[in-house]
Amino acid sequence: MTKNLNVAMVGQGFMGRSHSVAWGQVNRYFAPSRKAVLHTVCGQEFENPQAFANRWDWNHASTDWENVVKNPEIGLVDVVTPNFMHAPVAKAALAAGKACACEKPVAGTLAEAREMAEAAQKAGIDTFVWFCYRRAPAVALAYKLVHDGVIGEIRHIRASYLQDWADESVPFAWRFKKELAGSGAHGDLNAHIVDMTRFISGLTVTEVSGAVAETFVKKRKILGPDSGGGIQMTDEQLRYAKTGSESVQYGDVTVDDAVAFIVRYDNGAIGTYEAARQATGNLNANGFEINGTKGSLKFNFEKMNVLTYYDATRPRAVQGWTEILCTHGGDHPYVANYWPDGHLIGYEHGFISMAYDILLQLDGQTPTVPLPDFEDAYQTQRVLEAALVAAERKSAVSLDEIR
Ligand code: SOE
Repeated sequence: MTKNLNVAMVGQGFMGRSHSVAWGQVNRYFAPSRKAVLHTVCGQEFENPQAFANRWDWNHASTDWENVVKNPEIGLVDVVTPNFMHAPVAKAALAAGKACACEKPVAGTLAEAREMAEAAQKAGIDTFVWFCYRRAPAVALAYKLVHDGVIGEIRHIRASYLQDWADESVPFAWRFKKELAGSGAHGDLNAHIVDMTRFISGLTVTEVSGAVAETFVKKRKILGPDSGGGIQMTDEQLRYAKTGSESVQYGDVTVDDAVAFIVRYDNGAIGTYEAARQATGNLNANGFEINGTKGSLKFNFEKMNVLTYYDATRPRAVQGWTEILCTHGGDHPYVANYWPDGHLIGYEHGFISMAYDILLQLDGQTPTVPLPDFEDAYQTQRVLEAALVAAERKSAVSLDEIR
């Protein structure tokens, strides 16, 4: 007998759309014992939550998130607001006894991330953070290969998440303001690759050094009351951005456009991380290379169905990089629930697969691939914070001092 899980989503925008697809499709592709119900979507007046609800099949719309999270019908609160609202909404949900799923980065600041982890621990309630790239079958295969010892002892990890949407024509948005976002490309993109590489390798970052942060575009046009999602501009915003009058107001950008840093791991390995929003030609190049004593793995989300593997245990004469198309239903997670071998899956499937694992865990079952909770995301946030401190100090920072 399938039991309903009434979801209240707080926030709209790009992640509101991807999460609406996840909750709306999960019970079509998978058969968990819980059925996700798109109960209520909360937004701000100017975002017109009722129009969003009509378009994305939410049963109700509200501008009063504080009341909605207390609604006894709600079983899970899903936070997709700009970063500065993650902590207030998540803590209210936990205080109301609701399970809580939150977009990444878990918070704009380390202090808020720590508060959320402590609140979750105190409440003893399930929490989740939408580091959805763990569920790309290729990434899940990398996790399995590393944990099965196939590539041996890890010596190097190099990860980068490069995009190129944030050129001078992009108007001011919450993502460019420290008080609203916490950081720029760093919290938005390095958060993903720090989570993904921690998840795959099982290693712990012990020190950050050689960190640099840079803001290339220091002022951006303010187009109106809605600072918007930044990367999903309305046609009117785009039109204005291209032809706006010189009298337009400009806002100071107070976050990074790019952050790079070096780490040491607890097994003695070293790693490099790089996030950038103006890496021309890189549209959503989220990737890693992990070098071990018996082999290596490479991944680039722009070819998200492929994991590239180098087996150093083969005779040297026939060693080489193998491109594995991770669509074999019997071997790769989730794909059997979507399409036959070779039919490929996309960005939205990571969210649908994550919604499935959340429903499994809420029903006391083991998720297909481990799910990050607020505590796990807090550990990722510690690495992000250490990088910002290292960039500020221009020196190495031990994670011991970042709590
Ligand atoms: C913008 O950089 C963004 O939407 C990220 O916030 C998402 O987490 C990523 O999946 C796609 O790009």
